[in-house]
Amino acid sequence: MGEDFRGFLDAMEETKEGGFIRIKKEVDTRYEVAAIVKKLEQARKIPIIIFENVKGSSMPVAVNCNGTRGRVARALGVPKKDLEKRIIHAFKNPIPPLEVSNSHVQEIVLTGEDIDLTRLPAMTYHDTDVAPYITAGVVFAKDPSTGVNNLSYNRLMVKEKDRLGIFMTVGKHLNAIYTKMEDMGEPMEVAISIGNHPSVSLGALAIGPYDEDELGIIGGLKGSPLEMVKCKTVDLMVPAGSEIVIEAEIEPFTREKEGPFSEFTGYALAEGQNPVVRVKAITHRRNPIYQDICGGQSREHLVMATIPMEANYLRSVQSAVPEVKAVRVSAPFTLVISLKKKYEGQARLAMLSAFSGDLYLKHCIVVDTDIDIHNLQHVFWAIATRVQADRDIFIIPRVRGSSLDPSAETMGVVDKMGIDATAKPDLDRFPPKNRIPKEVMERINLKDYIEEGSW
Ligand SMILES: Cc1cc2nc3c(=O)[nH]c(=O)nc-3n(C[C@H](O)[C@H](O)[C@H](O)COP(=O)(O)O)c2cc1C
Ligand SMILES: [Mn+2]
Repeated sequence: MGEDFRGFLDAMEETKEGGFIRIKKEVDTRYEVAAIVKKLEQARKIPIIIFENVKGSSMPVAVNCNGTRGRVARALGVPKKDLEKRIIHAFKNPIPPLEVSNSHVQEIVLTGEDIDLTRLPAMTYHDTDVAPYITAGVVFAKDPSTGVNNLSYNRLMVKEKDRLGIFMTVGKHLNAIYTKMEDMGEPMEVAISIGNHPSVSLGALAIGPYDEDELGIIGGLKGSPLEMVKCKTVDLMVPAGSEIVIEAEIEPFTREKEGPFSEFTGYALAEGQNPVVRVKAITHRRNPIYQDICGGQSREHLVMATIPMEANYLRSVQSAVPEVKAVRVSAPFTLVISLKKKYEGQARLAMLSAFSGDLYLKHCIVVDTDIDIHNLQHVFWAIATRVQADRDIFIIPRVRGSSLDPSAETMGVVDKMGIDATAKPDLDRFPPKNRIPKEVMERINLKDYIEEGSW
């Protein structure tokens, strides 16, 4: 649907499916946009919102572009139920990008004194945020030895006209590239793309091996090559369909205060000494639309984080244990696995492959396939009735995990816990579940016993 961000928005506005709202009244980037998104969420509405009149900026702002699974699936042209399948298909069938010689995103090129990040409508969401942040920037970088591209979302703190703070999780790929560049004593070039088609967003969030090129995954998601254009001041390419691109370098060894910022865990975290992004150019379309992803626990952030995680867990767990039927990320750092158990020890095997699939995973639970993993009450019932802690829980202490876990004593070092909540030794030999005979359930009609309308 619509090759680029603009085409996607146009198509969504036409169908209005899932909601598409334009707000003309002036809004402040400080808290007001966040408040409107939050109030709509409280009313269970996740429409795409275009804020046409944003205080202090000439750019309209688009929010919730990836706000629901249905919307993301629609952008890729697949039914919602096939989204995971499509991502796994793209992992297996990458399509390399295609270079084009010019693009809308370079209609305006700003360098030197003309660079001014404060003209972007970067948002302050919560009273715990230290500064305005750019949240919807996809950071492009390249491994210095292989040239393989890496894409990721990283929060970007607006510090000055030409300087940003960046938060790069230890253990993730962008940080690994930066560490390699620091070992060489050289800056890491980056290009930050704002205003991205959902296929680019999903590809950027793909979790997998270090040398897996996320550009190919984007092509696989789209079913056609991603069109890319060369940057003006750095040796990188960016999607031709972007709205705004920030070309920059991250210096080695420089650290400055960054954060706190309200994170998806529900806490303002990870204030620390972090690297600094020095901007060399800003390029954009004429009349660009600025994309924003509401910070904190907004639906959009959670949906964006969860879709790729589940696809990746399914890929890594099923490759070791094909009897795994489904997975569900049900809270930050928490995974529930549905397993058709065939042999002893299989649940632990599945959990070990899940833990090796992503550093963020902290708590993993395996249940039998009679449990609905989308229903946490059901999952807790399995834990309550099928688990003996001494037998079924294992803990791997002090492993690298997310730096955003507020309970860790040393930032980023966490205890990983697995819970085998499958019936032992298996469901067939476990006590039968309560059941009224089927014949009786079918025969009994409440109307025959209780006057209608009296209950
Ligand atoms: C809206 C959003 C914001 C994110 N912000 C950050 C961030 O500030 N730092 C970070 O390390 N990861 C952040 N992530 C997660 C990474 O983008 C994600 O783990 C990605 O797959 C990492 O890719 P990489 O391992 O290829 O570098 C964010 C994800 C989303 C959806
Ligand atoms: Mn990567």
